[in-house]
Amino acid sequence: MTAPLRTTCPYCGVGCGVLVTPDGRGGASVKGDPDHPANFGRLCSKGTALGETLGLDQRTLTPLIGGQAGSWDTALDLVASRFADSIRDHGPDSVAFYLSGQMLTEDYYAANKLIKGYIGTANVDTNSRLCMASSVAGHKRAFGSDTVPGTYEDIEEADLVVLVGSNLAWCHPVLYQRLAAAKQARGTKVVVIDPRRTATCDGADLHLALAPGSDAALFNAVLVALADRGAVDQSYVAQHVSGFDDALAAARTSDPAITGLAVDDLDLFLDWFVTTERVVTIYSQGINQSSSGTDKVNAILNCHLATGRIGRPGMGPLSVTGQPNAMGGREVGGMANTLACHLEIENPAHRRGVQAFWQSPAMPDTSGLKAVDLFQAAGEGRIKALWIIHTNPAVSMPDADAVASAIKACDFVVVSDVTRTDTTRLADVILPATVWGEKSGTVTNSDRTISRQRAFLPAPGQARDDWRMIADVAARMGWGDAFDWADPAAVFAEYAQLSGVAGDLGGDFDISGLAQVDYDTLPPTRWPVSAGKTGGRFFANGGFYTPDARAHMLPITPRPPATRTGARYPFRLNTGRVRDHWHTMTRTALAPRLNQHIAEPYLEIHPVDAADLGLAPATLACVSSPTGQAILRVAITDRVQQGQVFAPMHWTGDTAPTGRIDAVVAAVTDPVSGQPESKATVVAIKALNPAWYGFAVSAGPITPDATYWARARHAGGWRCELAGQTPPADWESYARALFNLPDATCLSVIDAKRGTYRLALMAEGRTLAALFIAPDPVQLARGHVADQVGQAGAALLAGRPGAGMPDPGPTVCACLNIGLHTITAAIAAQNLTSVAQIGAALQAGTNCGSCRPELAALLGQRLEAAE
Ligand SMILES: Nc1nc2c(c(=O)[nH]1)N[C@H]1C(S)=C(S)[C@@H](COP(=O)(O)OP(=O)(O)OC[C@H]3O[C@@H](n4cnc5c(=O)[nH]c(N)nc54)[C@H](O)[C@@H]3O)O[C@H]1N2
Ligand SMILES: Nc1nc2c(c(=O)[nH]1)N[C@H]1C(S)=C(S)[C@@H](COP(=O)(O)OP(=O)(O)OC[C@H]3O[C@@H](n4cnc5c(=O)[nH]c(N)nc54)[C@H](O)[C@@H]3O)O[C@H]1N2
Ligand code: SF4
Ligand SMILES: [Mo]
Repeated sequence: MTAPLRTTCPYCGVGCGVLVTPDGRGGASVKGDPDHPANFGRLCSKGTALGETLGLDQRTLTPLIGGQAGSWDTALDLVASRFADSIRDHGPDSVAFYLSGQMLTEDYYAANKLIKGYIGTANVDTNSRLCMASSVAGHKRAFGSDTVPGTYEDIEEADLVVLVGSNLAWCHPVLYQRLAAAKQARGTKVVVIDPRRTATCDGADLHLALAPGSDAALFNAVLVALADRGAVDQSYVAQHVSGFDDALAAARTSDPAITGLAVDDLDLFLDWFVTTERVVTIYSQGINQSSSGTDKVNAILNCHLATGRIGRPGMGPLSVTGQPNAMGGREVGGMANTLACHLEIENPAHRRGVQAFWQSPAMPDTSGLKAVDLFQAAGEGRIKALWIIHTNPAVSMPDADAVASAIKACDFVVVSDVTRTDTTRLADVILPATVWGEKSGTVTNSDRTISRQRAFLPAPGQARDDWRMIADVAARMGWGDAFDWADPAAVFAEYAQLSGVAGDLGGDFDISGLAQVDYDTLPPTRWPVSAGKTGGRFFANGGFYTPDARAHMLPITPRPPATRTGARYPFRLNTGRVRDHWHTMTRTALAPRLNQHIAEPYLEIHPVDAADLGLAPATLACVSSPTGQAILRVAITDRVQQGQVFAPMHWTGDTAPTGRIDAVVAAVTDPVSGQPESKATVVAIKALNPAWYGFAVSAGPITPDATYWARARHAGGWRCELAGQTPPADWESYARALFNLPDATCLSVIDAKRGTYRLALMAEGRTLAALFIAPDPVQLARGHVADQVGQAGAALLAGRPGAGMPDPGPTVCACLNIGLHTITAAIAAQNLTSVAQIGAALQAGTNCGSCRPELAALLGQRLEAAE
């Protein structure tokens, strides 16, 4: 047997190493790499299921021009000539690229070089604007550069870990597991700061459910407490920090009461923060995706600077990156206001340095359009040619309907993707890209570790690497020599060399030590890597990248979210992620087991609000804002506070057309970073009250004609939720059309008085598909019913397993397919009191461990019930 190949997980910014063993038939088995410093062998549920996402049936494998298959030459000629025409007729600022923190560094470098150095515009932004822009801006204001000072080991060496606006258990599961293990080993205190009670809170010592957007007021209170209780590191501040007095004065004028926190909870937190030297503050989208996101970041950084708790073992601020190469994209200068290697567009010396290295004909001297403005400009005809690579803005941008219209309105739009998406459907040209497993390059994770992604499958059909497409277009625009790389290794070598120029200009990002490295065998390496500095942490002894080498503390005046709730829009909509899905689901939805945890878009709403609105459990609600609306399943829970609701961001035109939550999210942005406030839109909510609810299962895909639908893969087929405002004349005809089975035998169980219909469509004695209709939300053992597709007989019409066969309920443990009811039954019957005991009894939680926080929550509920 050949040795497994080492590569890196393509999902989150933890950047786990994976060992892949191809099966020779286009598939592969996947394991955690025990030697990778991000995960030491661990993987979460998404990483574990990577092997299930490798099939080709959903892939785009040829270039498409106006929807018709075409050759690469035709497609590339067209792209190059349309961009060239626009530049000639309307200037370089009439074209734009919109990129992604999931591109490999080499892809990103090529795109950035083409648009900034050759086309000569800074109209290039990335989905990192929706993700990390506030952290970048906050870092730059405080440190003079976008430097992440610490490392993952700090999490394990800390005595207090503060998680702010981070659902680490679901979004960075392997880091969460490292934290959980450290907590067990050394009793690390964990505080979660989040308006919502998430899975991350389940193992925490304290949860501060603060008012949305009030983080800056909280960290101002921390700064005041640090100052008043003698925890300021006077010598660090004197030597390395400026702005302390102003920052403290501003903090003293801000009122901690606006956090809405109970005084006791606040005091406990302040006490812990003041008295614990080894504090790591991990923050993510609850901080960044805010109209005051940059100020929130600086309010956090102020506290670490005032105490000198930065860059030493077990302490420091740690902005966890979302995407696998969010960090690499920042390094490579993918955004509209940056240049390659952490250099600045608006700094003449930086521009000269990069242009001289590239020997390029052009270089913009001002920042370009940021994401929200970029799509607005496209909609208004100011951007005439747009290339979107590796991202799905028609789903993920705020005010997504307007973004979709802008893409449609733009004269010429190219989209590079691996599959059909809501965005590719609007494109003039679709370029088929190679996907994870077929491509090679590097990514940088949240702690500056650069890891290789390595190809283990051949490129299928005509799919081509992203960097190669960019170089091909550059060549057709007349710049072949500058883009004449043989392979990603050559791109990387050039980039590493350029970073040496940046290092000479005094920058933090210098990997010139990797310019000659053996790319094939490059092990995970934390930057910097240069003659002067290798790996490690930043700023323990100052050395900031500001002109006076001091860090800047900033005076922060907290601001509430940009829009106010009122009579018309009384609720605040928070949005985010679920454990087993990745963004717009183009990859995770391919793995049946990742669809079983949460199979449908939903709205978390507090029981009191639900009662006021007449919303019953599992009914449907219509959520609307001034920008748009969505229909979501109602999940009544006190995990959210009154007046607040939460919805996940993942569903699309392909999986649940009315569940696209970004149609509702307002496009308001932070004035410094330009990052949208994706977590605080004001909305109205009302019951949808459909005439009928349905649930369907089928061997083939289901695309209903219904007011609401949401579909998901199930092993061996599909499952789909539906609802409609008017019942069809005849359910049998509806079912036949729905499943495209005009000739199948139909078995039905009908109770017309109660309005329930159960129909199975059969051939040769086997069930091909089934539809369940009721006037209220359909109550069924869904997993069981879906499992029956393809089986002999129509026993599934009973809706539940037969006597003696318990219904496992919705999946909790995705790896071992163990359901909620199975777990709660075992907890009760065997009196289980720990996650380890559940593991011993059922194996649940013993593989990837991503469900352990949920198992802990189930144990907690049982204990509460017993009290
Ligand atoms: N399973 C999964 N993991 C992922 C991803 C995925 O799609 N699926 N995506 C990756 C990406 S790109 C990213 S950026 C990360 C995001 O990772 P996270 O930022 O951890 O995830 P989110 O769910 O977006 O938001 C985190 C939390 O912020 C809270 N929040 C909302 N408003 C506020 C506020 O005003 N203050 C505070 N303190 N908290 C608030 C929300 O309630 C939510 O629980 O996840 C990465 N990992
Ligand atoms: N309401 C709300 N909206 C949000 C957020 C939120 O919390 N709330 N979070 C925001 C954040 S933090 C982020 S990062 C964004 C993410 O949003 P997006 O970037 O739009 O989401 P993805 O689904 O990851 O899109 C990646 C696309 O690249 C394609 N792809 C996969 N591999 C390749 C490849 O190798 N090459 C190419 N060319 N294409 C490939 C996939 O099929 C997919 O269409 O969403 C943002 N939107
Ligand atoms: S935590 Fe999970 S999704 Fe993130 S890199 Fe590791 S295996 Fe991949
Ligand atoms: Mo992100």
